[in-house]
Amino acid sequence: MDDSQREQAKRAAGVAAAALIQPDMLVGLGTGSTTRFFIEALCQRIEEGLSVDCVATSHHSEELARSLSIPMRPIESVTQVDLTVDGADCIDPKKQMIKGGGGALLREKILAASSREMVVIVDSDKWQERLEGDIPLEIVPFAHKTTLERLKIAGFECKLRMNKEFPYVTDNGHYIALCPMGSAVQEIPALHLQLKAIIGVVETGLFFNVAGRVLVGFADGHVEVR
Ligand code: A5P
Repeated sequence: MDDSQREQAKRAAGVAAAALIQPDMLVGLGTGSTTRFFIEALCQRIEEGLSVDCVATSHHSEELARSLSIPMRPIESVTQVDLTVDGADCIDPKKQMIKGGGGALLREKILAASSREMVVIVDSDKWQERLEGDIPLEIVPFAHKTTLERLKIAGFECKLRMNKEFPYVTDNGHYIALCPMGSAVQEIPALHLQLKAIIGVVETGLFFNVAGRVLVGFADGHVEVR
C-alpha cells in the first residue's frame, strides 16, 4: 500500500466506525491518524443531529474533538464508556494488539477496559498473523535508567523513545521505552505479565481480551468487520 492508499483504507475504517455510534452514547475517542478520520466523521454525524458525549484517550484527541465542537467529558469523571473506537499499531487474528505508537497507551488501555465495547479501526496492512514491531512501555521517568537496566537483565534491550534530544513525555508525565518483540514465539498475556512485573514499568502496549469488533479498511475503500 502506498501512502494515499493507506489514507484511503484508514478513512474507510474511521467512517465505518462513526456509523456504529448510537444516540446518547458516551463514546471513547482513541488516538492516532486512523482515529482522526473517525473523530471527523463523528463530528459530521453530530452536525446532522446525533447527540453524544465523548471522552478522549489523549490531550491530542481531546484538542481535536474540542476544535470540532464535539461535547467532551474529562476522563477523571468517567467510570463506564459505551463504546471506544481506537486504532492499533498491529493486530493478530486473536485480536491481540500492539498499541501506543502515539504515546497514549495508558489512557487507551484504561478507556478500553472501561468500555462495554472497544471497536478497533485499522488499515489492512496492520492485520498480521503474528504481532511485530516494538512494544511501547510507559515507564516512570525518575527511575528510567534503573528500569531500562532491569529490562535488559530480563532480556529486553529497550530504547528510550526520544523527542529530538529529550525523552518523549506522555500525557501522564511518563517516559516510553521501546521494547523489541523478539523472534521467539511467545504468549502475549505471559509477555505482558513479565514486562509489567518489572519495577518501574507502569503499563505495556500489549492489549488482549479487550477488542470487540475490528474494522479493517482496504485501499479500495471497502471495510471488513472481523
Ligand atoms: C496511540 O497511542 C496508538 O495506540 C494508536 O492507536 C496507534 O498507534 C495507531 O495509530 P495510527 O492510526 O496513527 O496508525
